[in-house]
Amino acid sequence: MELSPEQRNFYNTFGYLVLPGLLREAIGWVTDEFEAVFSDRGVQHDGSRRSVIVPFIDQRERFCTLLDHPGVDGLIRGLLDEEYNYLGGDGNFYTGDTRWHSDGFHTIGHYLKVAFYLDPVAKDSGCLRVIPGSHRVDLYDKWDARKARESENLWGISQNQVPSVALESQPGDVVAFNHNLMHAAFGGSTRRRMFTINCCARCESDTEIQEMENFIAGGARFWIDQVHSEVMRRTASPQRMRHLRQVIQHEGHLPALAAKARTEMAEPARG
Ligand SMILES: O=C(O)CCC(=O)C(=O)O
Repeated sequence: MELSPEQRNFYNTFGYLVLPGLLREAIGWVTDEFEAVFSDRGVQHDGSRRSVIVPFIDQRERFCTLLDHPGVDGLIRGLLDEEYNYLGGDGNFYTGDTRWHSDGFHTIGHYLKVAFYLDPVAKDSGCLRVIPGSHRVDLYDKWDARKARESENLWGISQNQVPSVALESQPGDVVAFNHNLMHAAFGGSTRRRMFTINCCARCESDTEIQEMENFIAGGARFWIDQVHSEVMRRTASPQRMRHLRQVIQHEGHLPALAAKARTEMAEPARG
């Protein structure tokens, strides 16, 4: 699968891209794998708070092959370039609203999230909402849209009234967005199934490496000692390995950070 120049332009301008039906033919086994990861772990989601597993597709051999899927790989290559890095991802049973936020803010490097919603979701039933253009580094301190969490104080409106685009989706649709983009979700059920794949462009400079090492350090809160699972690495084809190698070379600081997190936190983070 190749993205068109127009799709790439859209993503660069607005910070997100939706590919309807990209996984339509695979959605049956993908959904089965999603459920199996949670049941393998013995997680009973009771709906009172978010349940999360990190890394996610890494937990089962067949699920790992999603990274090799021509549609998923083509999407990521199209937005980041051939030599992207795979940085893990999370699998979730979400409960309730997700308030406005971005996934950090990178002024160095290019960080992409690919999101898969496994149930039909609409504007007021938990689909992803985004503020187009809010990923732009040049607008960071010039446009108050990034302060959407303070909507009551700033604009006298609740968070779910902040002007945005609702990316309504059906199972099999795929949503990709820049980590810098402001996003949220409102009105979802207490068992909203969603998982993600995080990637970044291959690092070329020392500052890009440092940025990626900082991102990897963030994994400590999930009590993980390495970014990918053993099964993800052991079953990798040479093609998949191209997306793992640079991360493997730069995760040496993670075990000590995870050990520290285990002494400081009652349980792994839930987001
Ligand atoms: O679907 C949601 O509730 C929000 C997802 C999200 O914030 C994320 O994956 O970063």
